[in-house]
Amino acid sequence: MAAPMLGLALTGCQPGVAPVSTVGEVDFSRPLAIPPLATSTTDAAGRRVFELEARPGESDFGGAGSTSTWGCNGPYLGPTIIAREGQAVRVTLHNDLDEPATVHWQLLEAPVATPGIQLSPGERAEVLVSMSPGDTAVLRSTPPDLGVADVLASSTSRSDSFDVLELRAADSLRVADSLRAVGEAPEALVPLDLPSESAVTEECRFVLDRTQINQREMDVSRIDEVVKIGATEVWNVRNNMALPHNVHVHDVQFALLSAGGSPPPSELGGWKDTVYLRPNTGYRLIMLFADYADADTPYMYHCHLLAHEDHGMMGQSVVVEPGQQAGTIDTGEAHDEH
Ligand SMILES: [Cu+2]
Repeated sequence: MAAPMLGLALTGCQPGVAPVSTVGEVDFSRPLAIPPLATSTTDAAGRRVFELEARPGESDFGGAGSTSTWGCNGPYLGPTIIAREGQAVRVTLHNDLDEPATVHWQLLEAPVATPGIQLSPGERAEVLVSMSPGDTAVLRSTPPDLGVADVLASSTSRSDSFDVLELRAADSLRVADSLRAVGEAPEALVPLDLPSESAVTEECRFVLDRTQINQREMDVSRIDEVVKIGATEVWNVRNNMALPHNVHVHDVQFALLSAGGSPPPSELGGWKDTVYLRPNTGYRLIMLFADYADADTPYMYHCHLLAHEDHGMMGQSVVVEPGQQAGTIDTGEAHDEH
C-alpha cells in the first residue's frame, strides 16, 4: 500500500501526475535501429529505379514483445534511398496493405551551434556532434518550453525528461570524407534559397482548435485547399488553444516568416516541414508549389501530435494546372493495385 500513498504525496501540490524521468536509468543496450539502404537497378534511360512495397509486419520496440506494424520493404518505416544531386530517380510504390496508404519523403539542411534544439512530434533536425576517441555523449530530452500554463504541465508532459540515445565514439576516429571537404564545423551544408515575400500570390488562413482545422475534421474524400502550380503562398497558421499543437505540411517545405509576430529564431530559420505552434500564437509560413500538379491526388497538412491527427486534425490540398479545378479523390473503395 505504500506506493499509492507515495504517489499522492508527490502530486499533492499540482494537478495530474508527477513528472516522468528516465535520466540516468537507461542502459542503452539496444543498438540504434538504422533503416537499411534500399537496393536499386538502372533502367534503359539511365535512371536509378527503386521498388518500394508497403506491407504489414511485426516489430519489437523493446516493450512487451512484438506488435503489428506496417512498413515499406520491411516491417516498419522504410529504407534509406541514396541518390546523387541531379540524378534521375524513379520510385515505384506497391501497396500490399488492405487500405489506401501514403508515403512521404524526408529530405535533409544549415548548422546552428546550440546546446539543444526543441523538436515537436514529427519535427526533425540533423545533429552534428564533435567527439574524441572513447567519448560518450547522451542525447537527452529535457523539459521543453511549450509556452503552456503551469496548471497544464502534467497533461502536456511539459516537465518530463528522457535519456534517448547514447553515442559511443570508437577508440580511433577519422573524419568522414563528406565532412573533410567542408571542414570540421561547416558554415553551411547547402545554400538556403528561401522564397521571398514579394513573390507571394496567395494567402490562406488555418485555425487549429480542439482537433479541427478551420472548424473541420479530416474527410479523406474532401479537398480543402486548391493550389495553383507555381504559386508562392503564405499560410497563416494559428493555434487557437491554450494547449500545444504543431503543423506538418506534405508536398513542399516551408520557411517561417514570423512566429508570434516576430522573426523566427535562428534554429527555425531554414527549410522546414513541421513547426511547433505555441498556445494562442500565430505563424506565417511561406512556401512555393513548384511542381507535381495532380487535381485528384491530395497532399495532407496536419497537426503531428499523434492523438490529434488520429482524431482528424488534418486537411488535404491539391496542386492544379492553370485553369484546372479540384478533382475527385479515389478513396480506395474500389480497390486496385495503385
Ligand atoms: Cu494538435
